[in-house]
Amino acid sequence: MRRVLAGVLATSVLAGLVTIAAQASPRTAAADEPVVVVSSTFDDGTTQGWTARASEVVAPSTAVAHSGTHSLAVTGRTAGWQGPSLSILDKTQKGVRYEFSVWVRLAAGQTGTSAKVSVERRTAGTPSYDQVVSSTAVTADGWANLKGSYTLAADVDFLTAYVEAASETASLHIDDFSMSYTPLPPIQTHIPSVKDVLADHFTVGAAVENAQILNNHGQLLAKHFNSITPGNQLKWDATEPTEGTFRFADADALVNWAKANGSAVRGHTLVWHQQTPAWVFKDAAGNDMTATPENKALVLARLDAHIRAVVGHYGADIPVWDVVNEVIDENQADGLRRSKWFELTGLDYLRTAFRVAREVAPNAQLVINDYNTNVPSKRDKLYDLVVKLRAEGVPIDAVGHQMHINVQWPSVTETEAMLTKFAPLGIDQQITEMDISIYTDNSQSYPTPPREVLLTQAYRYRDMFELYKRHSDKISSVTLWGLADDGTWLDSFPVTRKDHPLLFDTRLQAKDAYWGVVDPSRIGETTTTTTPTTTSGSTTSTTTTTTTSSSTTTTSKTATLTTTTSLPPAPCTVVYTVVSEWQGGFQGEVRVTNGTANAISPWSLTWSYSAGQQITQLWGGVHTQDGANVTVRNASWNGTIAPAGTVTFGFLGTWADRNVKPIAYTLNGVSCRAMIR
Ligand code: 9MR
Repeated sequence: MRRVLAGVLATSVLAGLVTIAAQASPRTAAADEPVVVVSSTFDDGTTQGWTARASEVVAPSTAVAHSGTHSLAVTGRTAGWQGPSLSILDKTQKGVRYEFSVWVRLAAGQTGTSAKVSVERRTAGTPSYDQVVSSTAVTADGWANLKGSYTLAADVDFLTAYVEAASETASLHIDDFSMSYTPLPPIQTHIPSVKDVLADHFTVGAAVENAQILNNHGQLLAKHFNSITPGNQLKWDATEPTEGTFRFADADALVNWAKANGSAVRGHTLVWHQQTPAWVFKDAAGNDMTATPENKALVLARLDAHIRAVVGHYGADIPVWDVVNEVIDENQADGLRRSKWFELTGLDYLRTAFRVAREVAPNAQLVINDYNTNVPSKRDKLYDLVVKLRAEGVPIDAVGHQMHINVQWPSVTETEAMLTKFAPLGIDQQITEMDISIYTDNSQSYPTPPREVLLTQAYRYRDMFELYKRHSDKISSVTLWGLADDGTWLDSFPVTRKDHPLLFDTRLQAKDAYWGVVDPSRIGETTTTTTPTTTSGSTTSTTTTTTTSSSTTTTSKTATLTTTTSLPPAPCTVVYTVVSEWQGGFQGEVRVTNGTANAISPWSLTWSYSAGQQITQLWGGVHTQDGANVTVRNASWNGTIAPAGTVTFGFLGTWADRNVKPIAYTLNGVSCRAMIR
């Protein structure tokens, strides 16, 4: 069997097994320089290795060309899945993310349809199909560019990329196909491990897909996390796609990785209203079930069998299960989501799920998991359900708070109320799916994430983890929904745009958000620039992060990286924080960042208060105040702000009516960017 293996070259180790083009190896190319693995222009008048998937005909054509003289024409199609196909087995390495681009145009006279790009992979003869570019409109009037990315995560003995069209008969042309990858820089090995920093409080996890246990991603995962949650591999559609046929290969690979790396596994999830195959809710005659006693008995029997098989397969290897997911709907008077499960069984699906899970895995921790549990109305309905079921003896051991939040919402206070609400029950709580979107509404889309937003995100991570730590007597684990910003569900939810919600950037380097969790005094030391790239048909970005510190690994940008920022660089940035406030008084903190390439020494920062505040005491600098105007000069020991460096000073002040934050600052007479928090 020819196999593609992770991160290794076709050398003596694999002699006779696989040939990988030398230029395809991440080991031979510099980080951040794109490497083209395949380029098909057809201008030499050949098919350049492209073949038909079935009986359709592929041939070089001069009728139209996206560039040069030729394209590849595809005629005689009789099924939607037919189209031009190229073997990429020898070009592809497991765990490497490839960017695909191809231009598609219908043949003259054909009616518009849609086309997509997929990969067919086979392991021991069993085929799987992965979508690389989703359905995109194509016409005979012009060329459409289909772009997307793909990471192979499994060993395979057959691997092709192909273009198909929704119309079963449309003839089409493709041209200028390319497959490339951009090698990642090494992960930072000298920064503190998140799991070590938080070891006294709780385990720290990440949701992962199979590609993320390989190569640099696998190294990052092992370094920082001591728990993983399979993002999709344990859901019903993955484990039992047809009745009684169980598929555990993908989840097994993740569980085996966890065992080998001393990591825990959270099982996610046994019962959900999404990603449940249609057969589960069909009766014996193949009709959609309606609420009858027979159907209720059948669906509960299926639930029982499913949980027995899945939980039984893993036994002690998965010691915690999200038994049920997202069952609350706060807009219902009874608080219960009107899912098919509820419609057919009422509360009995919950009772059955927990009872059977406990029976099969008596030592496992059984969790009820939901999102927006900070929202009081939802929180209270979840609480009521947990109380009711536990009073009946239903074995619910823990409440899972997903914590999909954003840079502005929710408040720490509301989040704290979420935790304290469940405290009287003495029940364990887990943060199960945390991420912090950089967006606060659906209309926003940043070509690059503004530095201010990333800093705000870092302070949010700091504040939320401080909260979790304060309540760590109630919290056994905190899991992030993803490993790094190159893989997040938020890129396509609630709209398609690049999001950056996690601790590591798209190049797997530590963000300010990471420092927010690990050492908040270092927030702001990371400078981030971004290179626009494309993924899944939409423009996204690759983020370059540089941490300036003698005690951490410094990753420098390569000369070839084009950097753009959505905001012009500011000569200085000021973050003014009200640390705490009481009637008539407050404690403040100001952090100044030098955004220039030169050291600033000495320094003097000014601002004006608009509401009569008066500084009474200041540390980390020397202050004077003349009416509303404040000037803070450096202390003797912090007179130099290095390029990209920061200084912080704190103070106590008084206020009368309102404690309004200043909005404008100058550093040595130059205006700074104000970041309001
Ligand atoms: O991360 C998962 C994503 O890859 C799937 O497409 C999606 C399907 O609904 O589910 C995502 O995970 C969800 C989790 O299972 C439950 N809470 C919300 C998560 C984000 O949608």
